[in-house]
Amino acid sequence: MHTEKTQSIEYYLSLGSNLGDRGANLQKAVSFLKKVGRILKVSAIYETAPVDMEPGTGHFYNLVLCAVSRLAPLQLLGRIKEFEKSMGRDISNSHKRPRVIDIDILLAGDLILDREELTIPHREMHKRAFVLVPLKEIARGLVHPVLKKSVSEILLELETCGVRKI
Ligand code: PH2
Ligand code: MG
Ligand code: MG
Repeated sequence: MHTEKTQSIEYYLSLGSNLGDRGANLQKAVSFLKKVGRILKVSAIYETAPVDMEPGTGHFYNLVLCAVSRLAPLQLLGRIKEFEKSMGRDISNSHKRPRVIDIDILLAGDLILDREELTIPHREMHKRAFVLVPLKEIARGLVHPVLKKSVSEILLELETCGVRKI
């Protein structure tokens, strides 16, 4: 019998928290991600000014990591949503609101995906210093598969003053 070999995908994920114990929340998320893939690289934690959130929202802790997983992007997204919910995130009412945890899929190898549930590369990643500064720390030469520019090149066009390594 012929069986398809499941390919591993190299994911880059962005993690953020601006509610409760932000450091502990990120640690829990990293522990969860160890169960769905093999983590290859993790950036430092950065304290970052909120971008495009309701006024008065607190600063975030953000990090970016690289993990290989056999899960397909939509399967991974499903696991992430379950985890976010288990951490107490109210997904129905979270737009622009403080959140205990947010895990976003930035990149999945060179894959380009445009679905209602999930867009890869992440639609906003190239505009966000809180994503690109930690991403540069672990993958400076990584090339955005749509823009065809490296993380370092994209960062040259952005203001990074709200992003501070802790
Ligand atoms: N996430 C957002 C919107 N704004 N700002 C910062 N600094 N960090 C985030 O993780 C973040 C944000 C949407 O998920
Ligand atoms: Mg997000
Ligand atoms: Mg999200």
